[in-house]
Amino acid sequence: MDRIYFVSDAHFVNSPDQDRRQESIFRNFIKEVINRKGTLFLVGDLFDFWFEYHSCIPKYYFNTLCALKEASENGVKINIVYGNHDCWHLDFFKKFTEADLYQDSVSFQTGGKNFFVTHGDGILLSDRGYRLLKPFIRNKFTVNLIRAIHPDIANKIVRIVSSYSKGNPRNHIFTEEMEKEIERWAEKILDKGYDYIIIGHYHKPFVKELGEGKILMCIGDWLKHFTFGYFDGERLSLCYWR
Ligand SMILES: [Mn+2]
Repeated sequence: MDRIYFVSDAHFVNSPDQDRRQESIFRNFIKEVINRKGTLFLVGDLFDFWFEYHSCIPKYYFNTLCALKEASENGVKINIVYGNHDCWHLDFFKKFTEADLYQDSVSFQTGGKNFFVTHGDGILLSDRGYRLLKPFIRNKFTVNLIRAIHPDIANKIVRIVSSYSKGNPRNHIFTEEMEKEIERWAEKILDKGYDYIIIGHYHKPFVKELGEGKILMCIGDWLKHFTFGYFDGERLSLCYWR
């Protein structure tokens, strides 16, 4: 694992409204990962809603899925860390892209550094309600109930809920206090011996050095910032896609 790319929060939508430009920028990024023989970590919420059925796949994600398959066929190892919007997998995505899936977080060591990678949802104090709900929304029984709904109808409901949540200004605020809370959470993890913590979810790219060589990185998003984390084998950087 020499060159590692970390990307999250493209929130692609399963709808004809999907921004084709955003999708094609992402595909160019994937081409770069292929050309540079990188390893790819999708750190959650690549899709605004990923919910697998037994016999159908979401049509408007097809281009992105094919780009990821092409990457995999060209030797790119794909790793997926679940986000809060795309945590409902069966075996399709996994098999199609030969990805490794991680439900909450993944940790590994490379280039003499210990990495801890997670989407970053449920960290804040104000996420208490969500933390309680999380086991329920990922629960097999709930998921099977949702799966009984026709995919077109489920998708429509999700589109409505999602546009309501996007329209809520509270969901777009990222305060200094929130950043401090995340830092306190990160310090506890770094104390366990990790060097680098990589998160997404907050849609705000930032890097914090929390002690000698210890880094907390929020990799931003692919809606507004088009940023990603990049490890060249020695150093971790936050990069802006040209
Ligand atoms: Mn998220």
